[in-house]
Amino acid sequence: MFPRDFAWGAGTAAYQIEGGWQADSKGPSIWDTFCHEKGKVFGDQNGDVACNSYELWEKDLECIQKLGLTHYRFSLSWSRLLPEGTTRHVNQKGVQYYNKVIDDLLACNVSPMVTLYHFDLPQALQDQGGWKSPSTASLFDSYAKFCFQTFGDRVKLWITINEPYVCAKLGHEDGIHAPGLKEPGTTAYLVGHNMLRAHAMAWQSYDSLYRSRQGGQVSLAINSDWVEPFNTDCNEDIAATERYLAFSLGWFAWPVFVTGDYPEIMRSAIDAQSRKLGHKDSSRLPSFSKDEPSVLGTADFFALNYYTSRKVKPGGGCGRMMCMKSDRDAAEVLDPSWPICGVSWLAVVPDGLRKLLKYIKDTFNNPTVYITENGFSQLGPVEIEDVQRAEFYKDTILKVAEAIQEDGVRVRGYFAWSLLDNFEWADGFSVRFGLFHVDFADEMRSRTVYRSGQEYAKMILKHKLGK
Ligand code: GBH
Repeated sequence: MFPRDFAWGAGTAAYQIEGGWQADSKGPSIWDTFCHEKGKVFGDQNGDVACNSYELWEKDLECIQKLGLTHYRFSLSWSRLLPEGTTRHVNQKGVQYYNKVIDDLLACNVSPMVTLYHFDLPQALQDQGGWKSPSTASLFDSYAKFCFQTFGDRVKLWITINEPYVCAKLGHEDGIHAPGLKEPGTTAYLVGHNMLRAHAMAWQSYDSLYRSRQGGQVSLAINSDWVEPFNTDCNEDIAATERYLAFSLGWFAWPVFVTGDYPEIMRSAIDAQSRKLGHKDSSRLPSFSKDEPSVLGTADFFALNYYTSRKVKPGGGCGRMMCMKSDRDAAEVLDPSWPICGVSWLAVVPDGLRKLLKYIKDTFNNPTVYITENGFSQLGPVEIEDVQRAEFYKDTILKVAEAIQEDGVRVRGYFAWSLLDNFEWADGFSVRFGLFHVDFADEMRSRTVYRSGQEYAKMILKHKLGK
């Protein structure tokens, strides 16, 4: 059902699992700062220790082997490697830690997929403006070059930035993620822009300096729901659905895969709203400078994070206030027939993934695709016999197979989110996405495989045996 060399993976992110927030002269990141403020995260919890993977990496490796993964996706903590964010000061202990992770994986025949940035900007760079500042893009490029140089002899799959949408919107528009800025209607667009510039610079660096020697591939991970019009024969709903997609998938995929610029639907919606609200400055959506290399073509594959689906109709704005939701004018509706798992936003719709994959094939010129995240959460009492989640993975992987066989989408890999229960950002430890249960009350943070993990392992084995 799947190509021979299909990547069977699972993912994690540094801040969500590592802990060791001050160990061996790691610098603080914006998530350290954010969590240490009261009232930001569920129960005022934080990732100071999390799964303690900084000390317990070997335990993670056992989990990876137990599942029989061919690939493991994890992220590097920028401020663990470069405590002040710049290459002026390199923390060798951080380098050693990731060297060991990578070497151990390879020794077990598991290929690393490495994310350079999963939400955790060095605090030192936030103090200089963070992603609002254009110079953060060049500092990211230096960091990326440092990582390619240091780890690229062994790492062949790179993700520059994970979910620029989430960083921009949740971190700078809604203020529910670090750095906790609530500056609706302006900052998220600027931040998204600088992240795209950062990504493009890093891709260009890889392409010109490392590709010929290292032979790897670089992309950015874009998250998007699948969406359909609430009423399929209502033109307003159809238009709202197109706007929704332009403001999520399109915001980052259009510049990189189609035109080198934002979707026209997005810019005209923002500018129309500006006129309506009497906003006189230049467009709130920045423009790409002719003096910098284009962002077009700066991805070697399409990296998709898919979790859920929505029905869409016009609305959902915030009245006279300027905000992204008003710009988008697309309200999300949940189909009551979709079951909800764990977190309120996650309606379980495996078929939405197949449809989104087909859409990506048709819209972005049939790229190779890695599904870099997809998962299902548990809330409340822990059930090691998580039958529902096991079903979810079975249903979803079947949809991926259909996308490959029936729709001809060139899917090359699937990464379950997540290897471990971990620090689920604003939800703290209250939401569990792991294939392994982690006991956060236990000093050893013992890991226990869920039923879903066992089922996933069986599916991988079946594939390896060619069945
Ligand atoms: C992923 O984002 C992250 O990459 C990963 O680190 C995380 O653990 C995983 O999700 C599970 O949450 O709170 O109602 O505003 C997935 C995309 C987009 C899903 C924003 C949650 C927030 C909904 N996310 N969305 S709400």
